[in-house]
Amino acid sequence: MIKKCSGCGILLQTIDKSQEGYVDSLDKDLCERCFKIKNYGEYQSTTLNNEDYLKVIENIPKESLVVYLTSVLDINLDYAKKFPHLLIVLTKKDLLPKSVKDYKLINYVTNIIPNYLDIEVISSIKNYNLDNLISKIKRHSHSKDIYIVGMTNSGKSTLINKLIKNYSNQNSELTTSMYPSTTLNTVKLKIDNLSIIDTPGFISPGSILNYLIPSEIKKITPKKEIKPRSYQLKGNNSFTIDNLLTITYYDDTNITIYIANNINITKINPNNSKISKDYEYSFSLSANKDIVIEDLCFIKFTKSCRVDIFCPYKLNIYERDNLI
Ligand SMILES: Nc1nc2c(ncn2[C@@H]2O[C@H](COP(=O)(O)OP(=O)(O)OP(=O)(O)O)[C@@H](O)[C@H]2O)c(=O)[nH]1
Ligand SMILES: [Mg+2]
Repeated sequence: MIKKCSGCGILLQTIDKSQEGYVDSLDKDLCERCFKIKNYGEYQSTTLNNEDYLKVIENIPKESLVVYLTSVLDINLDYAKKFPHLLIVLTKKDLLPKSVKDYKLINYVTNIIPNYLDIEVISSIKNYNLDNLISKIKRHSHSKDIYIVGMTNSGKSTLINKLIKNYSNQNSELTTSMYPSTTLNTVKLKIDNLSIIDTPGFISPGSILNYLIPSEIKKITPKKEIKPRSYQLKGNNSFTIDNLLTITYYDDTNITIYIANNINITKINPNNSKISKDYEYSFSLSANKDIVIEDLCFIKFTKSCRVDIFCPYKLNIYERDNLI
C-alpha cells in the first residue's frame, strides 16, 4: 500500500525507524516526525536536501499557477523567476510595524520582477488579506492544480491550513514549524474544485539557519511585530548582534535595525570581540540602502557609509535600496 503522510507529504513506511516517513502502522496518517513536531514542537532533522526539493519543484507543469511565497523580512525571488504563471505573496506582514504600507513592499517587488500575474501582501496568522488572496487564486487558476512554492519557513503550510479552515469544510492540518524543512514532499488538499498543493521549501545556502542550533533558531525568529531600533552612529565604531556577528562602520550615519525584539545589539571595541572573523563582507553604501543578513535581519541606512561585517559563517549578506 502506498500512502503519504498527511502532514508533510513523505511516503509512509514501517521498515526503518531512522528514515523519514516511519510509522509503526500504516493505519496512521501522520509520520512519526510530524507527530513529534506537532505535539512537542521539537526540531526533527531530515536526510533530504535542496536537490530532493528541487526535483519536486521541477516537476510542476509549466501551465500551472504557482503561488510563490516569500516573507516580507527576506524577500527572495530567485526561484520565482522560473515560473511563467506567477502569483507573488509577501507573507508575515504582521511582523513589520503597522505603519509600513503594502504598496511600498509591492513596488519593491515590481522593480525586481515585473512579469507576475498578481501580488498580495498577507498575514496568515492575522487573517490579513486572505479573502483578496483566495479571489486572486481563483481568478488566475486556469488548471485545477495550484502549487504553493517558496523558501523554507516562508509560511506555505500555515497559509494552506488557514485557507482550508476559512474556505472549505475539511479539517486536515499540514505540519508547520519555525525550523527549516518541515514539508518534505507534495501534499494535495481541496478547496471547492481547486487542488491546492503544498511543496517543500528550499533552504538558501547563505541562510544563517544552516549554522544555528534549534535554540538559536528559536531566538532569532521574530514572533510578533518588530520594534525597529534606531541609532545615530558616530564612525568609526562597532557593534555586535547577539554574539553572532560584528558590524564596523566608518562614517557618521543613522540606522534602523529590523530584527527579533529579544536580540541584543551591543556597542563594542572590535579588538575585544570574541566573535570569530572567518568571513568579512564589505560595503560602500550610498544613501538610502539596506543591508540584508538573510534570515536574521535587515538594517536601513539613510546616509552613505562604509561598513564591514565579520562573522564565523559564510552568509548571504547583500545591499538593496531601502525597502521601507
Ligand atoms: N508572524 C507570522 N508567522 C508566520 C506566518 N505564517 C507562518 N508563520 C510562521 O512561520 C514558520 C514557518 O511556517 P511554515 O508554514 O511551516 O513554513 P513553510 O513555508 O511551510 O516551511 P517548509 O515546509 O519548511 O518549506 C512557523 O513558525 C509559522 O508559525 C504569519 O503570517 N505571521
Ligand atoms: Mg511547509
